[in-house]
Amino acid sequence: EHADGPECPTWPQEFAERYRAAGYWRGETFGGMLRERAAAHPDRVAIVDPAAGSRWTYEELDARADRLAAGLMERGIAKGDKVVVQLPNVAEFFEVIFALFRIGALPVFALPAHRETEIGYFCSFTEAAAYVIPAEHGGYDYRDLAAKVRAEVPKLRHVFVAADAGEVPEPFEALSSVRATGQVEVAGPAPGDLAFLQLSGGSTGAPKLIPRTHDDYMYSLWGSNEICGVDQDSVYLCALPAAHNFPLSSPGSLGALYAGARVVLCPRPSPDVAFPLIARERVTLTGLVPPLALVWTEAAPGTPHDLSSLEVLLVGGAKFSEEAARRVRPALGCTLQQVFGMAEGLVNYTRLDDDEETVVTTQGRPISPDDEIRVVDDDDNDLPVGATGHLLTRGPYTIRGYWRAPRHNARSFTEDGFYRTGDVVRLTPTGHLVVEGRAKDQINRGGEKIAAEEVENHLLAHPSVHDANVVAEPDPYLGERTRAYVILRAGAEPLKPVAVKKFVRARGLAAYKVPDHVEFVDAFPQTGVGKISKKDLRSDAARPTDRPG
Ligand code: J2J
Repeated sequence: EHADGPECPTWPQEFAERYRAAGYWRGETFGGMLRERAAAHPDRVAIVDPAAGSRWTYEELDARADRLAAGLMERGIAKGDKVVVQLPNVAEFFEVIFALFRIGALPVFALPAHRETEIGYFCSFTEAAAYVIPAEHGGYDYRDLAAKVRAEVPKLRHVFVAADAGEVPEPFEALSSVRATGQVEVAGPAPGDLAFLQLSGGSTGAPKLIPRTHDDYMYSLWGSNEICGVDQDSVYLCALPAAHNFPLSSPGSLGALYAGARVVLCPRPSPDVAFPLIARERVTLTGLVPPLALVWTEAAPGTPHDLSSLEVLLVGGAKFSEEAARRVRPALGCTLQQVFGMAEGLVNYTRLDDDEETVVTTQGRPISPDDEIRVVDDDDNDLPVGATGHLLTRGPYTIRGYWRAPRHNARSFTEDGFYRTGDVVRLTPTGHLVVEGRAKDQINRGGEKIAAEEVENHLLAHPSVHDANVVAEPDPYLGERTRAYVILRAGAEPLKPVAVKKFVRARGLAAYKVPDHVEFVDAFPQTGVGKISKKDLRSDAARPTDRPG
């Protein structure tokens, strides 16, 4: 569907014209971009997958995308179709998404941690034509997951498995058998068309889908490349899950491919796996969430591996403390760039030439001169520079609405198209943003976002649970963990916290959403007007005591 179809709101024409005239929207598509890079430097290495021992050149990635696109089309995958892609950090991730980009089919980016609840929802809500999985990853069999999803979502026509044919049970199909020999000519998408659906961190019961166009996302890539110093000699280590917006685009794997650089896929982000890869591949930049950045800075000083090629470490996804930020350069010998971004669009970076104080105390400033930033009070009144308030934003790569969510859009966007980020920030006189807190009902567990309402709904499904509230609790390592406050039904058998956690896990959702702590209470604190006060629950959760659950 075209971005201005009925599926979601898009930029008004005057804005689109302005963004094009300013040169932000260059009229490129992902399929075309890869074709150009392959023509310009066919023999340069694009993707290194150390676990598989493969090194794909630009020419090879391009040819593979063509063959897979042809095979997918033979199986009826067409322009506008949605395909849920749940692949870990393997080379096939790029083969699959570029094949879909070329067709104009839309990847829906799931994370490896998602389970049947989330995947079932993505498949049914998007009416997905296909679902792509690994056979096995992290000790988990995705073929079992796909069997459950298939049973739940009969409209799902294909499950493709990135594995050898022998490992792929009927009725699933091995990607290796889908690749066609020939190349088909496709009337691919236009630059203004949707390229994919990305997941929102979310604060509602069901995660919202984020529609990104080729034009707008491509701008966030080359804009990021300029700010992070990415050029064709860069080597980007993809340490976080490849499908997440941060490692995908800030500047991420896709930024690196845009620059004609090399992407090295890290199967796990721990120092024992990442450090030898950095040394071997001469990695120049990577991106981490704060808890991993802490682990890396602790492990680096004693490591036998040569990390001297590392020039830039991007840290974002959650607030990076000033103390931890100060330790990055001494420990890793590289420049820290804080990045405060969101899959909905806006991305802020500290700049490579910012002074040390700015780098360690702020979360950066926007990519684009045309990123509009407003800091407002509860009634949408603009606040003076330096005051703390709600961050609203609008710009050339920030969406104007979620996909098929008109009612939610009315709340999440102002009438004139500003996105309500749900973040509470302060602007410095230099135009840098400092993240001070959050107004959205979300837990940020070390960069993994959890919508309180989603978990509460799962808790409420327990027959003994009368009511439940989930809030963030401070954690020295993750920044935040989840604490569930639960009221049992009158007369219900007493429950142990572990039984509640088990129940939530058994409902088939990502493990990071299972509450870290469960506490039983008789009542919830109330506000003056008799609403449940999450604010009071949050301060209760922050009490430094010996806590149950
Ligand atoms: C505090 N909070 C932050 C930061 C994100 C680059 C980097 C991160 C994301 C991302 C991304 C933060 N300090 N440095 O997409 O391209 C919180 C905010 C924000 C939400 C977005 C990218 N960096 N956050 O994390 O869509 O609350 O994107 O609104 O997952 O993460 O989450 P997400």
